[in-house]
Amino acid sequence: MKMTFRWFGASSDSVSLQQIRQIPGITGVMGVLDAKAAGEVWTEAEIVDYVSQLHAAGLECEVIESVNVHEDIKLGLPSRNRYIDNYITTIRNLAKYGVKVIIYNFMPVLDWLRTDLARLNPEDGSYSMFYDDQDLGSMTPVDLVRRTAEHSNGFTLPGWEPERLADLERVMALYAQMDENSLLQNFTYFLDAIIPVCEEVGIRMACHPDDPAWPIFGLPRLAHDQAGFDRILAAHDSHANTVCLCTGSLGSNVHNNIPAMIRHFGQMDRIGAMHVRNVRHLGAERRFCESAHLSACGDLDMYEIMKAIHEVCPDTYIRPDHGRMIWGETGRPGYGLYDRALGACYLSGLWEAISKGH
Ligand code: DNO
Repeated sequence: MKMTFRWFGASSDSVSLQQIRQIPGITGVMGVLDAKAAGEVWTEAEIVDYVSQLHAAGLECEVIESVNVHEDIKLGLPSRNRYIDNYITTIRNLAKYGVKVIIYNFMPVLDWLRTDLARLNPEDGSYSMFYDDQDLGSMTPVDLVRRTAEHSNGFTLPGWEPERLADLERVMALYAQMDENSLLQNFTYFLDAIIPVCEEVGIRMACHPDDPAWPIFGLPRLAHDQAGFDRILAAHDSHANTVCLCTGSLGSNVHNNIPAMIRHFGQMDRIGAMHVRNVRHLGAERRFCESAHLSACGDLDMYEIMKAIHEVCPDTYIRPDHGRMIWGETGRPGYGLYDRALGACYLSGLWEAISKGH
């Protein structure tokens, strides 16, 4: 297992590489070029600049996240071929600089989503991200995006880049006629084009789940349960077509059994990377908050999760995911230093105990 940390780049992150380097057990970063719009080529110069900063800090960069898929690809528009060509160029460029896994998602229009980015936890004064389907019901997508932008402390959230969201209503309307089957066809077209290139250059694509793990705003979504990921993996059968198994995203849905899913996809050798965090269900089915990483703080059994990873994909890449805001920290929601650092140490502790047979 390689324990890593997400880093958005020197001009875009409240956390420095030196701070990351000082977290015990972290050997690398899951990187992102935060300024790139979906569909743009990530140039060699930009990649070298980013990766060399990590290497200078003594950190590896074998995993890259959020190489976002242009909406025209998901919609299956004729212009998709140009964006697929760009995507392929990015894959080739990343492979040249040591990247082994690319985490992406195929969620129409919206990436991950919460109804509140900083809800006070009255028991200890910390702040967590929170979701309630009933609150969502009273909002339009435009309301939600505006609210998200206003509450993100001046940081761009992954998937919420202003340029993607400027024409939100127009793009939402294009999906009106689309169902899951046609989305899967467009997904297959994309995979058929890129996976052979990944096989050639030694990269694995890892699809991030829908977050929350169910369809929202009537948009088709494919990646929120075991059956959905089975379909995605079967769409182009290859070692390079894998899952980014995000325990918190999938765990938002009370019907997903996370250790069982890890065993299922791990035994197929189809887990490209893991995001590991906990989530607390709040009474109703589609109401949850993000908790501290410990099993005792949420509804996921983190020991069982780490044990499943140890059994079926012990060499995978892991990162602690979204933390709470604690100790007065301000930063990009979910991506402060303190709570994620605590999470990394806790997960490393579980790993040591499991490795020693306890
Ligand atoms: C949320 C992240 C996601 C993930 C992308 C990958 O915080 O886990 O933004 O990186 O969905 O494309």
